[in-house]
Amino acid sequence: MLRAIILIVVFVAVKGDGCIQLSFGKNGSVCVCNSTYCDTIEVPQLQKDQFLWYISTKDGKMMDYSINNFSTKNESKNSKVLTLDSSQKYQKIFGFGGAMTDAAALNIRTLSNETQQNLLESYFGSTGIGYTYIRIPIAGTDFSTRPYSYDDVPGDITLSNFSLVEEDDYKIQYLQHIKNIMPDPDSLRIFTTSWSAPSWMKNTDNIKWGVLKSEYYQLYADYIKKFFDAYKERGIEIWGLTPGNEPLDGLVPFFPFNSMFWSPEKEASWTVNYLAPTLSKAGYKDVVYMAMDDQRYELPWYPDNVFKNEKAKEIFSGIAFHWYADTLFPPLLLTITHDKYPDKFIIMTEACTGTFSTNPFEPRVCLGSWERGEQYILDIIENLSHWVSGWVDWNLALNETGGPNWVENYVDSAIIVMPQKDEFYKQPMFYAISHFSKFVPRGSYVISSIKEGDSFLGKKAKIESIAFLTPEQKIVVVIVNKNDDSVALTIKDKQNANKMININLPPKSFHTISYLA
Ligand SMILES: *[C@@H]1O[C@H](CO)[C@@H](O)[C@H](O)[C@H]1NC(C)=O
Ligand SMILES: *[C@@H]1O[C@H](CO)[C@@H](O)[C@H](O)[C@H]1NC(C)=O
Ligand SMILES: *[C@@H]1O[C@H](CO)[C@@H](O)[C@H](O)[C@H]1NC(C)=O
Ligand SMILES: *[C@@H]1O[C@H](CO)[C@@H](O)[C@H](O)[C@H]1NC(C)=O
Ligand SMILES: *[C@@H]1O[C@H](CO)[C@@H](O)[C@H](O)[C@H]1NC(C)=O
Ligand SMILES: *[C@@H]1O[C@H](CO)[C@@H](O)[C@H](O)[C@H]1NC(C)=O
Ligand SMILES: *[C@@H]1O[C@H](CO)[C@@H](O)[C@H](O)[C@H]1NC(C)=O
Ligand SMILES: CC(=O)N[C@H]1CO[C@H](CO)[C@@H](O)[C@@H]1O
Repeated sequence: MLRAIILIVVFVAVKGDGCIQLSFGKNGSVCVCNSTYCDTIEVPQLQKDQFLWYISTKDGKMMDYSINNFSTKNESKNSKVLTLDSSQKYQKIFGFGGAMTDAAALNIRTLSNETQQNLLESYFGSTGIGYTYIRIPIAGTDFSTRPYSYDDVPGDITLSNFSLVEEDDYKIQYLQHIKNIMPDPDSLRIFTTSWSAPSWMKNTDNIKWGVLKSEYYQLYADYIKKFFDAYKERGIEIWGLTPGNEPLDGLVPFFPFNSMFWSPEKEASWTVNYLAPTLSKAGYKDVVYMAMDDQRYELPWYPDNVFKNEKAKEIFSGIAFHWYADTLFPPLLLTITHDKYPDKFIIMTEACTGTFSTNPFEPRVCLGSWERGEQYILDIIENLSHWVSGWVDWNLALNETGGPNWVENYVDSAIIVMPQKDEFYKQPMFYAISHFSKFVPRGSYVISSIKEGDSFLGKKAKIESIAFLTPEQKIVVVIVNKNDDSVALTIKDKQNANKMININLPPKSFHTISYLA
């Protein structure tokens, strides 16, 4: 009897846990997780003469995989051809992640303990999608239930009233749990940024806009140091930071939520003269500084002006940017920036769909939206094709309204919580990211992949792809088929003539293929 039970358990474990699909009609579908069940991604051992093929489709397959043989002859005569060349390496990949905002933590908290654990496991655990980055705001953002800073006592120039808030307790509890479940906890990189100084330190006396008063340059650096201390005391080490979130927002009079203006010159000089020395003196010597943390269209202007300051050019090792309002501005800006500053890494630090400004006529949360998943996967492909090293999603979890958000700036999220049912929904956006995050570990390189065939080319390209070489010498190819028809594709490997792949990509589908180089 005992043996029979063990056999059943082993059988289930080997099979992996599939998606419990919930369809939202023509929009797409989600996978439902609860306290006792959540789909996982299985990664079987790769054999030399086989490739693994993971598929997600609009009609509801999520990360289904198969083990396949390479083709020996040219079978599909009219297929598009993708030729990989791992001798041509581009940038190193750092990883993928999301933001533990107040809203994310509060939403996770609405679920039972077991369901919470399944949610965190989905992102960070060994059966999850391999996240290694977490963005933590310093105090409030719009995705908080109220405007606040860590010291809202006007004129408290000794910061004696500085304190974390209740939301930090939840965030820290989850961060600790995440460290416990990650396959390699040392790979976790937590980075942080402040949306605004306390209102009373600003010329406007307002959390929403304005600049830091120069007499508080040192005090505000001390405030940020206190945040580092408070998290460190609770066992959380911060890997990196940006001096401020979307610094240009603060220039807009009556901007709708927490922001503070930094011109690039001031961001540079404040970091060089106040922030970096203060953190360094307090023992935070290896903190990674990233400049800008604002929209792509500010490239390369913003970093140009930060790096005019020679000292800042030394201190900042990366450039952070966000995904919004980019349709008008080409990714070429990323390449220009890379070419000017080849030793600075470039990382995308905030993305989401469903913003009012980009789609006023669509719902903020659109459950099951395949189209939004497609936006994510295309974005990641495009950005990683232009020297970007990492991609970090916005809120790890939101509720069905797309909040909480104290100014009702609701948006969509890869995971939506459904507390009434003690469930959460993993959306196509979640799987879009996982096609990379699960298979492209830190230290992988983007490699050359040459496309031949009409539907690859130009703005109307219906197939997009990118390829990587991992530290374990695996080739990983991520492909998206945007067509309503299936497409035959041949993948050739310049270094391995015998490793030819002939596959048929179903309509509206995401793919990851991996094999030993
Ligand atoms: C599909 O999305 C649209 C908005 O894009 C929404 O109005 C509609 O209710 C959604 N359908 C389902 C079945 O969820
Ligand atoms: C969780 O979902 C699974 C799969 O749909 C179902 O079998 C199980 O009963 C659910 N558990 C709870 C507690 O609802
Ligand atoms: C791959 O090749 C092996 C040995 O030739 C064969 O047994 C197996 O069925 C093939 N697998 C597939 C998916 O075609
Ligand atoms: C397969 O054959 C077609 C037609 O002969 C050719 O255009 C295509 O490049 C070939 N593909 C491969 C992978 O050799
Ligand atoms: C809930 O989870 C926390 C850690 O996440 C754990 O310490 C606690 O024991 C759990 N409580 C129950 C009732 O399982
Ligand atoms: C601020 O701190 C001072 C001294 O520690 C204390 O007396 C005061 O009550 C605090 N003010 C607030 C508003 O918490
Ligand atoms: C989401 O959170 C906001 C803010 O707390 C709340 O107003 C809204 O009702 C919530 N939505 C759902 C579906 O619970
Ligand atoms: C952050 C960023 O620049 N994201 C861009 C990456 O590529 C997509 C296009 O696929 C743009 O829309 C994003 O804005």
